[in-house]
Amino acid sequence: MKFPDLPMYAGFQRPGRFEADVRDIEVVQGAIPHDLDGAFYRVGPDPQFPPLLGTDIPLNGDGMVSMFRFENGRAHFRNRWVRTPKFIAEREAGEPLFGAYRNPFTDDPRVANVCGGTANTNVLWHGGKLLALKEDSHPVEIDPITLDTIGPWSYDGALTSETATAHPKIDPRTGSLVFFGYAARGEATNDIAYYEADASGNIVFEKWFEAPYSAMLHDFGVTENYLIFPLFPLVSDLQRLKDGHPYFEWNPEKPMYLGVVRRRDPEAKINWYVGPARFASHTMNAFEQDGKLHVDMPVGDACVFPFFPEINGADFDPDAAVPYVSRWTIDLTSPSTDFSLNRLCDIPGEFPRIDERSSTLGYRYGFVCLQETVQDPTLPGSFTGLRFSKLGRVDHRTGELTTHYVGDASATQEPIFVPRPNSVDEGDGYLLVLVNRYAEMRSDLLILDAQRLDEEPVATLALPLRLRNGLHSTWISGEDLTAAEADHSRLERTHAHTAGRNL
Ligand code: V55
Ligand code: FE
Repeated sequence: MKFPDLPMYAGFQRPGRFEADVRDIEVVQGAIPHDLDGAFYRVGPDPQFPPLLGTDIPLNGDGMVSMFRFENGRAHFRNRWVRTPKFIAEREAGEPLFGAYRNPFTDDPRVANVCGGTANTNVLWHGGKLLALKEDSHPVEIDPITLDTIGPWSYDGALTSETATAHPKIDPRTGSLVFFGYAARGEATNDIAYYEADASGNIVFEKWFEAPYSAMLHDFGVTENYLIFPLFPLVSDLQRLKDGHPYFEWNPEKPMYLGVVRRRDPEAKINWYVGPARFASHTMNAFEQDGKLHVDMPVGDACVFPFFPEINGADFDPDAAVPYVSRWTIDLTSPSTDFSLNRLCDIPGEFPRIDERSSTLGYRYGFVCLQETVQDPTLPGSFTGLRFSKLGRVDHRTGELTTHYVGDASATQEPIFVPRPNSVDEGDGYLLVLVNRYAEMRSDLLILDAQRLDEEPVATLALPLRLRNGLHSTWISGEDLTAAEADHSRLERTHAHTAGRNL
């Protein structure tokens, strides 16, 4: 057992590979507010085994879920891998069996019929289930108390797409879930399947569309009445996959599209608005106003992933890939297929989040990790060479940007907004954020007051361990957790999934 000597497995990004519980995390500054009751869950890639092919891309590690349970002014930590079918097959073999990212032609024949999903991208609490998500496969249900894996979840068979996005949206008016799968009929197909599930988690609407080309569709926009699918030319092709190319390749000669669909309309068609190639990963929010649709995303001129190269062999351009929070606007009253793009923030940033009570609606605040030039060349940067050194709160009403610097030799991971209990005002609550402390090779969890972001944290929790960069996160209220705790059927379902094996 040894990981290759590659930067992606070195330093702070050295695989964590531990499952641990820390009761009562040390609070080294401030105090945990007593009204913070619930749990913060985040997931990220953390490979169980060294790469079968000697190298890999950072998006391909096995999903590792971290949980921070806040209760009575204390916080407890738990870390567990998701027992995906891939994880179980490799653990039982004692060696890696899956090859390149999403490339079944490179897998060991022993796993020819095993799902390769890693459940490493997002966690979602909806319909009484905690789901770990990866956009190339079905969700995997995990136990919100123990973090044990309950098993793949296909909505009782109603999820007919082979895939489901890692960035579904909850409509706060109804509690329903809006989501989609791309490459929905298999690798590199251009089918998009759109679903809505009611607040109890039953799929109640399904409609299929075709994209103008097969490409990554990582996130989307949802408004009260519309969906917006932002399609960028990070293309995929089955023959090229068979020939050993990376799953995605950047083709800036193709246009980008915004595909607009009326929600919950059985007759809905998809209308594609067209523009020059741009790239974005994540949606801050989307909303409709006066016959227009607005979608806010950090947008760059080129693909941000160096490991999905330019299709004609051009070098990766880190400057062109720098993303800025921007707004796409579509005028539904105009026959034109154009859209406009306007920058909303002058500092680069990624990992946008909001007070999700305003999701799909007109909103005021966006929270985002801000990126700045790395002053110290010994510190790791991101793909663009920039460091996530600050959190920012963009006030869309005033245009004001409030920032919080997380310290030297430090970087933020994605924040999450937790509403203050019984509050109604958008943005009234806490911002939780994991901070990488590079000098100590350790992680802190900061609790910030979202309305006083520039002040010192409400509390700093010092973890005795290192949590390598993760991706996305969710919050479960204390009330929902108490109900989950009382439901003992989850333990039986976990046992059924693992068949009593000690995995
Ligand atoms: C992304 C992340 C993924 C993936 C595809 O951030 C796109 C974008 C962690 O996995 O598989
Ligand atoms: Fe994402």
